[in-house]
Amino acid sequence: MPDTTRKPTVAKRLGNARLAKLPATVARPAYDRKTVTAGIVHLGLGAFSRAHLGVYTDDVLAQGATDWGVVGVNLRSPDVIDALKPQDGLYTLLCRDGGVDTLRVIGAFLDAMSASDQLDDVLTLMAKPEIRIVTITVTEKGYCHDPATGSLNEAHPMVQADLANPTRPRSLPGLIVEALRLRREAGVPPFTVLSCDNLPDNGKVARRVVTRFAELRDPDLGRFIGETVAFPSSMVDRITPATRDIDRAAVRAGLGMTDAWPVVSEPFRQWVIEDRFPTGRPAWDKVGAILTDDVRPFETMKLRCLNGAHSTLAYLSVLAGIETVADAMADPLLPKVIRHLWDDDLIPTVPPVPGTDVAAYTRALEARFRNPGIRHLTLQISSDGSQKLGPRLLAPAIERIAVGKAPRAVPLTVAAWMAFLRQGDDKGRNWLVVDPMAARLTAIAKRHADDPAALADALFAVSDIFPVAISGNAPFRKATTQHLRSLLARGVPATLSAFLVP
Ligand code: CS2
Repeated sequence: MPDTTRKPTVAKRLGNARLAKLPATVARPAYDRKTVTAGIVHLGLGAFSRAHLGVYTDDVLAQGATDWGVVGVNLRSPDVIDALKPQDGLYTLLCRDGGVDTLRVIGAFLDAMSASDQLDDVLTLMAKPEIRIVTITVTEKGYCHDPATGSLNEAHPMVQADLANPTRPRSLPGLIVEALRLRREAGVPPFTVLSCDNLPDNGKVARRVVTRFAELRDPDLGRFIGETVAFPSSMVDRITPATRDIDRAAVRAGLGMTDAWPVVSEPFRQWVIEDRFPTGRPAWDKVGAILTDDVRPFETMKLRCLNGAHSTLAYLSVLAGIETVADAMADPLLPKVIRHLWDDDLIPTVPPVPGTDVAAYTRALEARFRNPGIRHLTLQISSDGSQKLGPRLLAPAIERIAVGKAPRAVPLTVAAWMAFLRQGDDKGRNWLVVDPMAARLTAIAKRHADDPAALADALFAVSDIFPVAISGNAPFRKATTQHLRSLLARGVPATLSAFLVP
């Protein structure tokens, strides 16, 4: 008879009470979490912030600071909240360097909250004087801005909804403005708003959308925010693929207990922050971050060279059926294409970066992209192209055009993105376009699926994405249309071979 009284063994869950039971090989908070209070509210509790802000801040806390703990807030999805709450905010960073894994439990996030389910609690917390910084990773689209101009998209449905009901905000600008209003009303100085998203001048974009939203709500509040709130810019650099169940299993084996949502990352990390914090900041500079007056050169380098190459690899790879960035780097042609992208189109547009050789940065990127421990899905990176193409690739292309040079590889990426919008190929493979403009873009792609010239024309006419400096440039259009024709008729390898012929 089988023994039916025995319950299946369920691995115990990570949490404060079990920190002491972790194996010696697993790093853990080197401080007493009970003594730490919150000084930061972080909006956008994705993997990226947990592999980045969480780690730097954990290091600061380990150096003895006690008033800079972080409370993570998600604007929409409650999943990560449900995972972290029972773990007292603890999670594991699984750092993968080729075949070598290291595990570290991070303690910097003291709590996790959902703005949609607990709006009152979130606003009360954001209005407290001890919260002196609000950090943000909500991805490009979370700013509700027009990617071509960087201004608030006033017609955005969430902006409209928040203007109609400003004390119950759902958008990023709406939430920050309501929290700042509550602080003003209570005589509490404003917090500093620190954007960590992949946007050029991300502090300026944050400032523009927040002050404009406030102005539309109440001109006096708009003026107050414009005059008193600091919005420093920052550049963050760490490759963090989405967590898979197989990663959860590896973490469970390493910890001897369950972590419902660990984070996977590469070893490399960089954070460059504009040093403008009127109400103080953690000593991030003591734990490896660069605090500076001017983030822009670092950000231009990273956004164009890393993210621009990522997007290029992503669209060409999805079309070619290549699943990960590491697999793309094992392709005989794709690494040569991104070398052209860097050397011909991007590096010449990057200003001098203090202490950094930009060409060496791109060589290091090749190695980072090849990291076999990081399974970064090309489909994941393909998302939100309408928001990403501009800052990553069209801006440098415009700069090249302005000095009389024809961009060489950027038209190929744009063509690959256009072909990608068809959501499938003639071999019966299909994929999904994830993008705030997906409905409009895929409808265009469907209408002109078999006519590359008409498809390119219709997409170049989307002025939210393509500024006139691109859409009105005949050589750029011609090169893009030729690549698109080739991609649709001959496929990726033949197109890349033709591209690589000197
Ligand atoms: C990627 C970024 O998904 C993407 O668009 O290019 O998430 C990239 O991995 C990070 O910016 C690296 O810091």
